[in-house]
Amino acid sequence: MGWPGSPDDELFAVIDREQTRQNTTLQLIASENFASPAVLAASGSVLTNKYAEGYPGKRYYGGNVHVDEAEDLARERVKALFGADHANVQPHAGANANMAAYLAVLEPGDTVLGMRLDQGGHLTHGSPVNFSGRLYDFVSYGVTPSDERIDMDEVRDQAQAHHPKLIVAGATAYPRIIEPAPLREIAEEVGALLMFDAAHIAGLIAGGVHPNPVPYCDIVTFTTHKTLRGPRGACILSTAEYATAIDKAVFPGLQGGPLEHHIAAKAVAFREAADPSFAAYARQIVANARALAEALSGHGFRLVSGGTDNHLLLVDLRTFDEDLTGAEAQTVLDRAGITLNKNTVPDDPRSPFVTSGVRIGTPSTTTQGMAEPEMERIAELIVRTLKGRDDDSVVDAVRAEVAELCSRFTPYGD
Ligand code: DSN
Repeated sequence: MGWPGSPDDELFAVIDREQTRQNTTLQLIASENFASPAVLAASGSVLTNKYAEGYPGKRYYGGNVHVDEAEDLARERVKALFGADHANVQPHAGANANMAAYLAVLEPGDTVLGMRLDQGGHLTHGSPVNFSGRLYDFVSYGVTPSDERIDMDEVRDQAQAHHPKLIVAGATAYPRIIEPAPLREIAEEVGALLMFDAAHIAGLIAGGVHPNPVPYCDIVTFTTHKTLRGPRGACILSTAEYATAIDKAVFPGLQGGPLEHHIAAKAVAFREAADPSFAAYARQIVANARALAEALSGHGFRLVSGGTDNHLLLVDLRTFDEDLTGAEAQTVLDRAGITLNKNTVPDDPRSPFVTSGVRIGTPSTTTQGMAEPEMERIAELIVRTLKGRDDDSVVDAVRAEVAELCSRFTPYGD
């Protein structure tokens, strides 16, 4: 029996509409990007048909000769890209990668030190509503009130006070470089393992614009679809010492059949990230974020930490308009074709559903070929929308200008 003959017009029309949305509006969510046609082709390939529990050369089902080749390519390429001893390319998502890393080296109830979610960390870094906060005894650090950079004194004090088994570095809403060397020092002082969640900045590390945490860490996790510009998914790197524990934690500990089509697409992305052009891309992401930060600052917005060293800016809206919330800004900007997300700023008096800030990222627009002049234009479009938020004609006019701008930088064309 074959497949149904009639095309699924209903579903493919939805995909067409999403492609139009991506082609005609600005994607400024810091954790998103446009994967290459080669990445899309691999992740939409026949590898989706194959079950392959286990690892190359040691699978539970037959027929894995080519899947093994693809997964081996992914593992070898990512090890070379980051200089790691060991790689597991099977985690379906960043949260799964972090869960597997914890499962590999922790017992329930163990103490872990991580960055607080409301200071820029991630749900899986110990939030009480997440498995991490429920299974492990997380203690936390944040940013200093004065310069809004990671408070290394607090990291050390907390490490000395609580003797965590693991220190987790990394963030989802932090605009500065995270230096791995001082964190390693602190981990050694208290006998803790060090894990770096590099989800947001993996592409900046691969492109050589941020320090590589691999030589300093026992474990590094990251997603493959953010600055790294690969398919949706994740990866765990580790020293040889933790290789077996990590592999066992991913399978059979947490996951069943690996998504070999996505693993193949990860292999494609790792090759693309090793290309010399990727370093220029990573540099331009940061140059664009700085240009956007400067332009927004010129329009009266306060930037958390005063600026950015990476792909994102955290914008405090209160200096621009005390009454404007992040939630309201996100909604009206979405109507104007500018997609970003509301975000708390450090010590935000408003709730995470309301917030006083927005997070803006440049990986997607940089992939589209936009540069500093377009960043100034985007800042101006944001300002016009927010100032005219009660006037539909202003919002509609901006939406038309956004579409015109995007038409000169479409990621995929038709
Ligand atoms: N959802 C991701 C982000 O936007 O940062 C983190 O998991």
